[in-house]
Formats: sequence, structure tokens, C-alpha cells
Amino acid sequence: MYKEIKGKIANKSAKIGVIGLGYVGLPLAVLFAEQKFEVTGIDTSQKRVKSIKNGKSYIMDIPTKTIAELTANKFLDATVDYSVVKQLDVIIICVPTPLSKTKEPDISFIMSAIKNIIKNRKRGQLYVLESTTYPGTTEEMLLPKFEEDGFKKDVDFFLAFSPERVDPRNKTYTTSNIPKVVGGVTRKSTMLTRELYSKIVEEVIPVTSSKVAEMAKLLENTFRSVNIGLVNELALMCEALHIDVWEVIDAAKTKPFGFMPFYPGPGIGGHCINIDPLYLSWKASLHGFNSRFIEIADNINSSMPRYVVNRVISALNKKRKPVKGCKILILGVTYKKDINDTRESPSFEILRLFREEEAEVSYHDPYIPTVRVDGHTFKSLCITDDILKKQDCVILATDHSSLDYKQLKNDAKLIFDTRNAFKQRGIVSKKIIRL
Ligand code: SAJ
Repeated sequence: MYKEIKGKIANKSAKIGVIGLGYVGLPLAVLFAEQKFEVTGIDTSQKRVKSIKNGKSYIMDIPTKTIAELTANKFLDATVDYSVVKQLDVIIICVPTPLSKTKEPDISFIMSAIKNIIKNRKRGQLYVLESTTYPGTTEEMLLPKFEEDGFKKDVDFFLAFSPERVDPRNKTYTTSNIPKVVGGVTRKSTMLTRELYSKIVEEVIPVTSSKVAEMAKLLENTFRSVNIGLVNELALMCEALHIDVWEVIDAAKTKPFGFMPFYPGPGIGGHCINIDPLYLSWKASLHGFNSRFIEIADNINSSMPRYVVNRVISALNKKRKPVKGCKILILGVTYKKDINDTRESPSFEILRLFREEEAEVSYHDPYIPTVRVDGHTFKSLCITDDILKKQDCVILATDHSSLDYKQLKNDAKLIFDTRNAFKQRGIVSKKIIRL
């Protein structure tokens, strides 16, 4: 079986399935299809499947022209029907791994995909999990499932983990030039997975187990969460010490080695940095290990929305304006600039907190027409001089490049800048206060 599937990967006759056609799965499917593999995407969303079948892209980084060409040339197809699995040789799983309501790992999407694969599998297939998860998931949760009915690893199937490192909107680093770590449940599985990804990625890094590959990914994102937590705490410290934290960071980053700048902000959004570390701390806690850095960073980062609201309230107090009834405009509800992803965005918490304070709160985001917070639907306000002049405070929560920073500075009475976006553009004014 090993020689057979290795040969199919080598001559690109291997039929590839990608489960989960989101910002990770679709670019991956496209890359294999562009290398002339026959790729079938499997997704639970009829809408996504229909869009691909109609040659249309729904991912900002993939032009519709690419999808149209690949589907027309039959290198790319999509379906909601798992029965296609029996015709496939390689299946890559890129489904979400969120947190449950109690902030514990929720791998139900992975396990549901595995169940459907097993119902339709054939001998000799390679399975690769890309969804970010806690160390041990592949070996402890997936391997026993694939070994059911007497199937044997390295004989009847191959299994590996390879972390996704997609950074949406990043023009420099794309799926094909970001080094790819691969770790199998056996050496043969690692080698096979390395063969597979070498067809689409410039550099593939084999490691000795799926656990190492799972852990490497979590280190990458925990590193970010902890350092963002550190710099958020430094921002609070500098406020107390009357030191400009932004100038401190700019000075520190002149050190050409041994330092990497992170910046304070209104909190952490997205589906990676504030979730992945909690997958790690949860797993560690099962082994009696208390990951203090992860916990402290999560506490600090989660407290930033409240800190922003408190800073604005005290700025309004100085102008003898009680926050109740004040007009507050939040600029940006996506979790980072120039993207249309609002998942876990701290702006929602800021909106919620100002509603609690009975302020008249609204938002504007060029990418997001409406949002729902606490059952209330907000529509993105259209920015006019008049609207800006009526605000008691404008909060810059997401520094979208397309915002008109000069107009904001001219018309707003008070601006709270959580991203140092104005100073970065050479715009300084007494009415602009910074995190
Ligand atoms: N943030 C800060 N200060 C910083 C950096 C980020 O407050 O110095 C905030 C952002 O505003 C955002 C959140 O943290 O709300 C996450 O930002 P991020 O830049 O880490 O962006 P993500 O969540 O899209 O992280 C992804 C990750 N990619 C993958 O997991 C494959 C991460 O590993 C990348 O390093 C990151 O993109 C990136 O560098 O853009």
C-alpha cells in the first residue's frame, strides 16, 4: 500500500480530498489543483459547495478566476457528500477547532469528519489533520478510530498532523512559501506526508511524531498571546508611570537581535491566538500542569476591552460628561485591520460594555455592514463630518487603512486611539488620547 500511494503522489495521480473549505482548506485545495492533482473539497455548507461549482471564490485571497479555471479544467470539485471518500487516496482535514462555552477544546468537528471518513474509507489512504488542536489529538483520538475493524497503520492507512500556518491577506507569506511541519504517527506516515506537501510547498519540515507537530503550532501562537499580554500589561504600567508605551516599544525594537515588537491593543480577536493557547493549557491541566503564563496572558488580554472603556469614561469625566447618554462611535469591528473577519473581535465586548453603561454607542466598519451584540443589531454608520461632530468620543478599535484619519482628526471632539494609528500617520492632537 505504501509503495502504491507513494507512487500516486509522485506522479500526481493521487486523488486528494480536503475537508473544510475555509480560509485554510480552500487555498490548500487550490494549490494541489494548480499542481494538476484532482481535488475534491468536502464541506457541510451547500453555499460554499455551490459557489465553487459555479467557479466563484468566497475567500478574499483567492481570485474567482482561479476557481473558475480549476473547476472548468476538472482539477477542482466540491461536494457535501462524503461518499466521494471511497474514490480518494489522500484526505486532509481542515475543520474548525473552537472552544466550548466553558472555554474547553471542542474537537467535535474533527471527530465528525473522522466518523464520516471511516464510513466511506478504502484501504491504503493517507489522512492528514491540519486543524490546530492539543498535543495528542492525532495519536490518542484519531489513530484508535482508524484502527477500528482491524485496520493497521502503515498497512491499511497512514496518518499525520501538519499545522496550518495560513495568514489571511498576507501577500508575502502564502501557503506555498510558508515552511510546512509534518509529523506522522509512524515514520512512514511522516515520509508520505512530506512527499505530499513537497508537491505544493517550498520547504517541508518532518518531525518525529504528530505530537511534536501539534505542539509546535501551539508554541507559535502561545508565544504571540503571551507577548501580546506582556505588552498590554506594559501599556497599563506606562499609563500609571506617565510614559509613552508606543515610544518605548519603538525604542526597544531598534535592538537588532533578541527582541521582537508586539503592540498593545483593545484585546485579542481571531480564532487562533486567543484560542490555541487554551487548547494547550487544558491538555497540560489533565497532566496536573498549571500553565501560568498562558492563564495570566489570557486574563490580561481579556481585560483590555474593559480597560479601554474605563479610559474613555475617565476622559469624558474630565470633560464633565457622564458616559450615560454620551454618543460613542467605535471604528472597526474586525479583529485586525484590512480583513473582514470579526471572530472574537474585542470590539464586540467594547460595544457591549458601553451599552451596559447606557451610552449611545454605534460603530463604523468598511468591511462589516451589520453586527449583532446581545440580541441588538447594529448597522455600520456612514461616516460624515456631521456624524463625527455629534460624537462625544470616537474609539479607534481597528486601524483599517481605508479610514480617513485626517477627517476624523478634524471633526471628532475626542478620539481614543487603541492602535497608535494617528501618530503613525503623523497626526497628533490634544484631542487624541492613546492606549
Ligand atoms: N494583536 C495585538 N498586538 C500585536 C499583535 C496582534 O493586540 O502585537 C492582536 C490583533 O489585533 C488580533 C489578535 O491579536 O486581534 C491576533 O492577531 P495576529 O496578528 O496574531 O493575527 P491572527 O489571529 O490572524 O494570527 C495569525 C496566526 N496564524 C496562524 O495561526 C496560522 C499567527 O500564527 C500569525 O503569526 C499571525 O496570523 C500573523 O502574524 O499575522
